[in-house]
Amino acid sequence: MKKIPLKYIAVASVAALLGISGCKPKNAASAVSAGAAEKAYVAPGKYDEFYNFVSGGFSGQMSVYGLPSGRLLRVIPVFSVDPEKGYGYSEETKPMLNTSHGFVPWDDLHHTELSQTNGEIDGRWIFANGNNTPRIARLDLSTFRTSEIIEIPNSAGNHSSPFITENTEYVVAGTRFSVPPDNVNGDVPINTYKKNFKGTISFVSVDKTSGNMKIAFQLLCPGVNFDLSHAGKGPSHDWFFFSCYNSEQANTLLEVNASQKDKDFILAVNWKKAEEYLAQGKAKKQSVKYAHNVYDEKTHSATSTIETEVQVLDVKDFPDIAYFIPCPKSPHGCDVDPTGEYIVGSGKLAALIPVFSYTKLQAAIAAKDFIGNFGGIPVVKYESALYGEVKKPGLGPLHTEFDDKGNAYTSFFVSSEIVKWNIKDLKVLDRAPTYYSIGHLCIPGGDSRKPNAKYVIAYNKITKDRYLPTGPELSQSAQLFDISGDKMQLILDFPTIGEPHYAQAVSADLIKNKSVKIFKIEDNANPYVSKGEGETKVVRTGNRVDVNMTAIRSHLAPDNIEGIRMGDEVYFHVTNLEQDWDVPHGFAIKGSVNSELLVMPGETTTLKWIPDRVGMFPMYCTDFCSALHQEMSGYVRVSPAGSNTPISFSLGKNSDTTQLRQ
Ligand code: RUQ
Ligand code: CUA
Repeated sequence: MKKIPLKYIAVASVAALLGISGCKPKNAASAVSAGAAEKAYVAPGKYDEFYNFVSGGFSGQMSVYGLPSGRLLRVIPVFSVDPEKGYGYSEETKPMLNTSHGFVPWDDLHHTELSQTNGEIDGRWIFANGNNTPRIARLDLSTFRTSEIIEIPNSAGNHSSPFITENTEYVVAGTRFSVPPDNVNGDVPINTYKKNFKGTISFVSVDKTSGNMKIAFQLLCPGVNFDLSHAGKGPSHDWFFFSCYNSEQANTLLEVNASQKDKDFILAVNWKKAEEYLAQGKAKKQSVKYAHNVYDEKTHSATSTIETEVQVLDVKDFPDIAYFIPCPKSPHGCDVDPTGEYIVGSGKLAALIPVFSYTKLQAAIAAKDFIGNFGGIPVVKYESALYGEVKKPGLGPLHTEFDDKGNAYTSFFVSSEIVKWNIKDLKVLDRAPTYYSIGHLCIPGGDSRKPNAKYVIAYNKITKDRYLPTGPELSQSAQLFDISGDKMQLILDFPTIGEPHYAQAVSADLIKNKSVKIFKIEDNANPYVSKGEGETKVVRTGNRVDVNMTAIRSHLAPDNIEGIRMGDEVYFHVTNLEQDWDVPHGFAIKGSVNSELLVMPGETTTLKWIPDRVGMFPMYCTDFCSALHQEMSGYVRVSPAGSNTPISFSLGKNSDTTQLRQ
């Protein structure tokens, strides 16, 4: 009999393990117990208690839900164009999506991270990572808009991001794919991975007042796949922890080849030490190219700047910056408890949860209790850093969040459940099935020093039979559990936008009162603003035509425009003159290959239009703004190239009823 080579058995078993999408519990439909409906019920006109910010995965957006109702409040465009809001389509927002690769209108947004002060959520900003073309975005929670996007050089697959330190000193970006650094020729054989591929971790500083981001420094690390991370807290404040897999340094068939070793690593980084070396001028300057895009609320416009340098510290040259801790097996989540003492690893292929002790780690480092090194970085002995293991918790642990009573909640993809366990004695306390195949989970403040642990929300990868069928694709599902008692209680399912990965939730009180309602028209510094109808105009400069127009209930000014010719580039700069909350106007013109514009009160937004034929082009407001919204419209006349129809524009000049068409 032929022997089956071992490696093929490994393929089969790993694939089988990961392919199980959770067995369906027999009483799936009856899993919701009595009283659940009241717990999730928020009466019409009443507000939810929490905002829930949910990553959109491959939609590139972030969505905002109210909890406990599960009401969808808003989808915020971040890395992907959004025709609903004109984001990435208006001239003012196009620069937000600029990168060193040019205009990139899509990304894969996995993680949301709220800004913190003293380890507590402060409600100022929320950060998001773009996984595919490595970027970090900062969203302003007074406008619920993307304010800034910074590209990450020397990176490919910005997955271990945008986790933050306790005072939002830094957001980090660990590369999922190791690659040759940007300043060397990457035209090398792929199987020279071990020699030529490097993993970088970027520390992006955040200005305390403006929130502006800057790449402070990058750590050059051996080639592995950085997956997730979390900063230390309290006693471990100066440290950051990164899970990594593929310590095998495989470059093909990773599902097998990167699953060989019994243990991969968590990388512990002393970022304070790295700061010291940086201050001493020990970092190497490296030339790179990355975009830094900033949206200005005064001009209502974004600018994109290409930056050309980063400071790099090669960790193998600075032995006290970084240490590897062995972690079983292909770790994914890397979570730090509210006290900052316990670091929880989650091996996707492990049947236990290792919990590391910060105190023991420090003692092991001081005693040089190392079992060798990996790529020049000391490897601490597993047992020396280990606090203990949660035995037989479930299959395929992914992520852990914490409550304020010393308990942890871990998601299990393979066994489709949330498991609650006690951090001190590592005993399992409760388990609740999820429908199905949970990825991330979220407790309000659950990765901060002050969890507000009323609920845990599961973000599931597979929905199957939970909702009415909608063809081959079903929306992913979130599930809300009440965790105020000893046992988790499922109270609600709600569909999500895109594929949710991480999400965070915060008490609505921290955000709702500072929400911007309008932009003051007198503060509008857009170069094309019209602060009243008297300022509107149509100006030709060569073949460029600028239309400075206004929108107010219920007309556009001007609404009759003539003298546009074939070959012109027309820019409609629409200022919304309203100074009243929730009265946007929209703008669209027939045949435009752009999306509409959606202009907020006091704001100016620009649509570029290149007419493609001679004729009459209606334009109109796209947002139902008043009883006479349908009347909010006008015409643009396009004449042939070289025509001598003069530029003219008007509002309120009606046609001569006695004049007949020739
Ligand atoms: S991931 S489901 Cu954060 Cu991209 Cu774990
Ligand atoms: Cu303005 Cu409809």
